[in-house]
Amino acid sequence: MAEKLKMLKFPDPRLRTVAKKVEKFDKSLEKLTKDMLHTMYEDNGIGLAATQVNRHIRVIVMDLSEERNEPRIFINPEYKILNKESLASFEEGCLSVPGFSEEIIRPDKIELKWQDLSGELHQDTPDGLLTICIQHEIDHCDGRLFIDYLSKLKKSMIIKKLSKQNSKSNRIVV
Ligand code: GNR
Ligand code: NI
Repeated sequence: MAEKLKMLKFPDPRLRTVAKKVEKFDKSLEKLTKDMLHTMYEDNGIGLAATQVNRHIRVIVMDLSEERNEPRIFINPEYKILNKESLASFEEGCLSVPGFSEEIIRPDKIELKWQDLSGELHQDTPDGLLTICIQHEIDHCDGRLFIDYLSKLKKSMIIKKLSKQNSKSNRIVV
């Protein structure tokens, strides 16, 4: 059975960890992706990086379908920007930054390479939401969050609000 994993919330410093490449394509990797998909569906997210559940390896799961029945898994994903002038703006949210969403501008012509659970290599030039979401998730693998792209003022407001919330919920749990 799949387990629900605990989500790290900003400003938890563990979200700043740079994740290591996956080298072993074994049963425990498969189990992690199952648990991550379960966690993502439970929390109504469209994507999840292993960093967010305190596993510091380059693993991403995603489901962009309305019906929530098209799970995707990306191991060791990498992208190259094909056209620096082609940009898209999208209102982004994050399960590790609950309650906030902001418009973020990102390149939207990319070439994507990744591996699957058996270590097989894949390549694609995606479009639409996948382009945005995969950049958001690869940022997590590198210890970055979408709020890092906001102004200092907006970011400090979010830090203030979430620090209060986190210390409250920690008091209940601990
Ligand atoms: O559920 C999510 N929605 C979303 C919306 C716009 C851009 C990116 C995302 S990813 C986010 C889930 C999440 O935090 N993944 O890291
Ligand atoms: Ni996120």
